Amino acid sequence: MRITVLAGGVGAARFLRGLRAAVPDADVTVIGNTGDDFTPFGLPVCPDLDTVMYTLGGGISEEQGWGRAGESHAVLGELAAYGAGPAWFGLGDLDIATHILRARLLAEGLPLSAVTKRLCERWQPGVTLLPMSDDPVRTHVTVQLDTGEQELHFQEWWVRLHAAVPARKIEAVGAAQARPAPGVLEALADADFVLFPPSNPVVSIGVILAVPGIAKAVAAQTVVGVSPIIGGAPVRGMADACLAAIGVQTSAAAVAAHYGPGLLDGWLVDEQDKEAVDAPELAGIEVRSRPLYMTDVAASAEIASAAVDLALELRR
Ligand code: FO1
Repeated sequence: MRITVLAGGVGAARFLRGLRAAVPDADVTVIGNTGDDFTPFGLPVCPDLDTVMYTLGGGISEEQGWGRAGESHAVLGELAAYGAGPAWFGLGDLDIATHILRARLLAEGLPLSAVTKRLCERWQPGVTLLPMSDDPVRTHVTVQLDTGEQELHFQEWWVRLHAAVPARKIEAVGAAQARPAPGVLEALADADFVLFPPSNPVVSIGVILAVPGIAKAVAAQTVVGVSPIIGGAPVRGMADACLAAIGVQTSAAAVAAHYGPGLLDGWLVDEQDKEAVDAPELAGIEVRSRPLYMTDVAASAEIASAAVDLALELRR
């Protein structure tokens, strides 16, 4: 069975850990969002790719959901002693090694897809991890500050401002000119089906779909998604702040309606949201309700298994 998954960070990584447990023999390709990529101190950090790689490779900090287990912050402390920031972006020493190597390989001329493959040789995530594009795409968020309107890098809004300042606009800068990374369109065309994990519909899945060619390739497939919204609130992160910026309500049904029946064939919602099963605005999308909290790997595996079963049932 060949499965292709579009992935953001923590929610996707935990779902993928469940998917690997649920269907260990499946050939899984993960297309990761790179709109969150950030370059503090000149170091190329790819938060979503790294979160998937560390989680599946057994190196993730389980408490944070991102970054390395057993981390220390000596380098950041030394940089702060020089008055060099950003101090608000918690780069750990172990994690920095990944970014130093990524910087070297990129400087040698390797594209991000080849660099990611090289990094995964160490972590053996058990999936093929591809960046959505080798071309730079950066998610920018426009906010109104006391100093006037400002366009911020996504991480500055998300981590420094905790997404507490309302976003007026969220834009994937460079997406329109970006090409899908090698293997991305093939993985979508050759898959038995495509899954959307419970990732942010705007800044994770939405940014991947903004790369020309990807949405069309996804729409041609059977697609089953898992709602990142339970009971009117994001399970993790601040997806509500992102949905508000594009005028979509924070509900499991509204997110499915936002993707629409042209993209989604099946949608899993939590039992708290079972009214979505018969929602008229979701005509053309097969909606099923079940427990969706990924409390541990076993619970994630059950959710992943339900997504796989629904996709097999709906396969065109
Ligand atoms: N998230 C935070 O909330 N605070 C941080 O200091 C932080 C640092 C960080 C460093 C490396 C990395 O790969 C991820 C990091 N994240 C941090 C997570 C990340 O900013 C976001 O959660 C994702 O970009 C959203 O998917």
